[in-house]
Amino acid sequence: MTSCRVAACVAALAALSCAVPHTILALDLNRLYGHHTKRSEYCHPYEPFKCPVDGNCISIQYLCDGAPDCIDGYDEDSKLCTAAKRPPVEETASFLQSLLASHGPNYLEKLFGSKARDALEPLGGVEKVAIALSESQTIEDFGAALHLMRSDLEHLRSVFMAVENGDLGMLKSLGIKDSELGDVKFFLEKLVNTGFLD
Ligand SMILES: [Ca+2]
Repeated sequence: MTSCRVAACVAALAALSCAVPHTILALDLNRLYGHHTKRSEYCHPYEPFKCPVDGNCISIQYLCDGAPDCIDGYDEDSKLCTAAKRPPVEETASFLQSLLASHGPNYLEKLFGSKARDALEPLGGVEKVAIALSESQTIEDFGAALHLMRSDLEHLRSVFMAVENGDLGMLKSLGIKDSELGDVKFFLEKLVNTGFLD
């Protein structure tokens, strides 16, 4: 009973109504509606994504598939769908932290420009930059999200383009150590491969 659809449960209960006392039927309906309320609060593992506005639960396969399934289309939100293709925010944040730990709190000025000093504080902190890298579909969106200056954004673009063209000398000239090159290249390529330079 607990796993059947609500409409099927109601039909099954209606069929039982001539055979069971009304008090038992009422109890069963209460359990049914209790179960229904719980469904809208917690999604089943096979429909784990909860639409924020209507509370509907949908399958992962329906996320970012090009057709709206939440009433407000949140399952097709461009930030959500961009973030789904990017490394997780925590992974990006710890990657940025590791560069700061290795090179000092002003190191990321070499990538993101003059506002990226003091461990990214003027940009809102490491986590905010990591979220912007995750959610921004393009480098222009990233610049807008963090209010980067045009010259800083163009510098960042040139770093990405160098990596895309296989020019690791650019990264070395920014002081990236040989032991870090692989990780930095992987990270930048992941962004490029998910449309950051489009
Ligand atoms: Ca969808």
